[in-house]
Amino acid sequence: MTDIANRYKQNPLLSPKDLKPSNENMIIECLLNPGVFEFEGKTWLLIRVAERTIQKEGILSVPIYNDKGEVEIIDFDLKDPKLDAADSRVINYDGTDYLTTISHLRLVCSVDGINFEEAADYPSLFGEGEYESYGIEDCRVAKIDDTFYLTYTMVSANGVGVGLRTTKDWKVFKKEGMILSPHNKDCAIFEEKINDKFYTLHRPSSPELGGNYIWLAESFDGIHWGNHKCIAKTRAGKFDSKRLGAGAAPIKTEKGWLEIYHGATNENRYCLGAILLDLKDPSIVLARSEEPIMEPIAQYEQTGFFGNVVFTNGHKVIGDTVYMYYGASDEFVCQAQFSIKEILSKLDI
Ligand code: MAN
Repeated sequence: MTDIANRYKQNPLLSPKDLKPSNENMIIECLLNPGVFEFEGKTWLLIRVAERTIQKEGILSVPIYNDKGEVEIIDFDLKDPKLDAADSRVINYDGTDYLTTISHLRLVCSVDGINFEEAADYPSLFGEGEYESYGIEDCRVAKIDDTFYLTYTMVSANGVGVGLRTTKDWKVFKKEGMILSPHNKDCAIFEEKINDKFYTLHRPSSPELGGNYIWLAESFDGIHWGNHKCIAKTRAGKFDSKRLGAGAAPIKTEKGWLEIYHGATNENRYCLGAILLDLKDPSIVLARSEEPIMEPIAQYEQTGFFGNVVFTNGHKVIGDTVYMYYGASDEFVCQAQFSIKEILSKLDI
């Protein structure tokens, strides 16, 4: 066992029943994968809330946003041979994929980092327009100077890409559109410029040749990205054999940029690993964990909407401690702590 996460004893912090659905026709199926930031002296989570419509006997209903931003329901007969509903997250009908849930992003805040309440004065973020008609997911929040950069997964029938919105006050948002085109997700911007340039980690997928690897890119303005380099690939026989992707913004340590990332196997078992990048040139990988630093071993990580998943894209760091917030079995928001020194010692550098 290589798991070094110190889980909060009263996990989960938040379950679907703890928040109100966005409207009376929807039920909350899952809370997952929050972005995390500090603002006005509090800890805030930008939670992915996945909702679905109330299901009828013999019918599978999926929600999408129409052109006007309203939720529209599509019904499929469960006996229809053209329907493939084997995965709880995504179904296929006659060659087209649909998500079973639609996600928006909800703000909650806390003075102690444990007890969160909905922030009534602050808006939720919903999918808007043709590239977000299946919703928005898994938002990373990076603060650079006085601006928060929100990088999130845009989902639609056009594909899965990375969207960017920025804000200074969490009330007014500037939409920068899709910054990395399909198929791409897991975009984590570094919270500091290096050699006067912005850097980001991201995860394009190349199904024919290549795979689901972590890449690095540079930018002069934090919006337009280039000089892409592949820095971490899947490894046969390990916890990250099928796909891997960045978590939250890399943590600056004296040894290098420390990134906690997720890795999954062909069986969709999601663990967390760590990777260390050179401080001056983050395309240089100094070390990478051979074994996971966290595995889905708690009951709430093994059983839920999609079991055997620990997935993170948000944390806060105080001294040596990473307070990591994460999605467990794609249904609950949980917290675990890591010692940075302990992670680095596992990296054998
Ligand atoms: C994908 C993402 C995550 C999700 C995992 C596990 O990588 O869509 O949101 O948590 O799968 O299902």
